[in-house]
Amino acid sequence: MRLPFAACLLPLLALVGCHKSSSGGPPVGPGPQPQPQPIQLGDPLPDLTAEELAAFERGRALFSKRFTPSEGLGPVYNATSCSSCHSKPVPGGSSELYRNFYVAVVDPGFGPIFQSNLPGLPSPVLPAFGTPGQAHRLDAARVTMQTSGFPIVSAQRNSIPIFGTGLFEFISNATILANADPEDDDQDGISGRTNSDGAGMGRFGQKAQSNNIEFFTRAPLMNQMGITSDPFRGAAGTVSLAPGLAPQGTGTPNASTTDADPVLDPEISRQDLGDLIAFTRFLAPPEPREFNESATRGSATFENLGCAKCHIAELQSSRGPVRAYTDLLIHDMGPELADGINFGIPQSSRSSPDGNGTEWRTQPLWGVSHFGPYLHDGRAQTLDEAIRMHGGEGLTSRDLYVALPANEREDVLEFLRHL
Ligand code: HEC
Ligand code: HEC
Ligand SMILES: [Ca+2]
Ligand SMILES: [Ca+2]
Ligand SMILES: [Ca+2]
Repeated sequence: MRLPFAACLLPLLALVGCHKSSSGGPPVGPGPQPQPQPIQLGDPLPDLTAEELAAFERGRALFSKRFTPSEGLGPVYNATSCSSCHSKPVPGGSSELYRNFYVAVVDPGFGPIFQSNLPGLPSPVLPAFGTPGQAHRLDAARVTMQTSGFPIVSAQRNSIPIFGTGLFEFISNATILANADPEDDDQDGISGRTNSDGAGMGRFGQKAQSNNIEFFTRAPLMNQMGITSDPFRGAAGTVSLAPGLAPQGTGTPNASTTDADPVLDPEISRQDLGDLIAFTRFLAPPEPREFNESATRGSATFENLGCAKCHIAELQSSRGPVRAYTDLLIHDMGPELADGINFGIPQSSRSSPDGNGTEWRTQPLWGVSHFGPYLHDGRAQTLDEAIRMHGGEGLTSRDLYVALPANEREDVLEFLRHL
């Protein structure tokens, strides 16, 4: 752990002041002063109070804890811990393709709002239907649905890292909206719009379908692990969802989750839930590396190619600048990447009226080189492939990238490797 004193020197604190108790105080007198240590993946934000830091550390253990059936795991589940999926290179990270899970909805074909979750499931996330293996779960769902005669639309999801993700809560709606252009009024071919979970503007999830970290902690607890919970809304929580709102695709409503196993609900205590939320909320973002010449050139090229129209380097937050290279908006990324599944309630727009079956949140690029495979289902093994697979609103910039001489493409990749 870093010295509180050193943490207080970090520039991030300029806006919020330092909450650390001053009892230790900076060392006085001659001798070397402690240097701020570089933040490693998995470290907490440097500006936490002692109480927040303690909750974060307890939450770290819970994030990797393997739940057992007697503690409420299941009855159906995809994984036994958060870090089963968020593991690479350390807890909080991404995972390989074998951890992909399925999302699926019943789609009668009358438009996105008529899509519904599979019978008996609280969200489009498909758990393993009680079988230890995951291979046959989608088939099992199809068999279940054969009687209804309605087609099932399904897609895969590959884990995304959550380092720094909690900072998105501290970015105001106005800041996000300032970059939205739902009707593409400036006619640059890019029409980013906001998503919403029905009670708050979205920031989290691959379609920006979720408004807050408490929600995106309780949802995977339920949908991936079968762990029921009560809403937290405590010291660490900023949840303000109206009760009972459960738009399709948002996982769990802001109400108690319950299930049919023999373990009494809620299956996680209020204290443990708060600690888990603290871990998810307070993980520090990846630290960029100092640019070499190639990365510096690549940074300019990234801008010239139009990548930064969506991957906006920095958004302001009440905790200081957030350099995540995203606009937190959803974009039509073309038919190849489309999954046909609607999540949340997107900002209305004439140019993309049909839900967000073709849309994705601009994936943050901080630390990106640590977190392959890439794109929402992990179909791209390399950064170069991920860029080449951009379609739709990203096509113009993708084509410009492909047309570059090899050494200039390499500069862009080198830039990405430094974020
Ligand atoms: C089966 C694999 C799996 C498990 C288990 C899992 N996650 Fe995730 N996680 C994902 C995937 C895939 C996404 C992206 C999903 C989406 O966009 O809708 C994600 C997204 C997230 C996000 C949003 C990140 C962002 O950039 O918006 C948070 C926060 C998160 N997970 C926290 C957790 C917590 C906390 C747990 C344990 C309670 C957990 N996850 C368990 C696979 C998993
Ligand atoms: C129209 C908006 C837009 C533009 C322009 C754009 N991107 Fe993206 N980018 C996205 C979205 C949305 C995703 C996520 C797509 C998905 O998951 O299927 C993404 C994903 C990525 C990824 C993969 C990240 C990961 O972790 O999976 C990389 C790398 C990337 N973009 C780099 C670039 C570069 C380099 C350029 C310029 C040549 C560029 N992008 C232009 C919107 C855009
Ligand atoms: Ca359970
Ligand atoms: Ca535009
Ligand atoms: Ca139960």
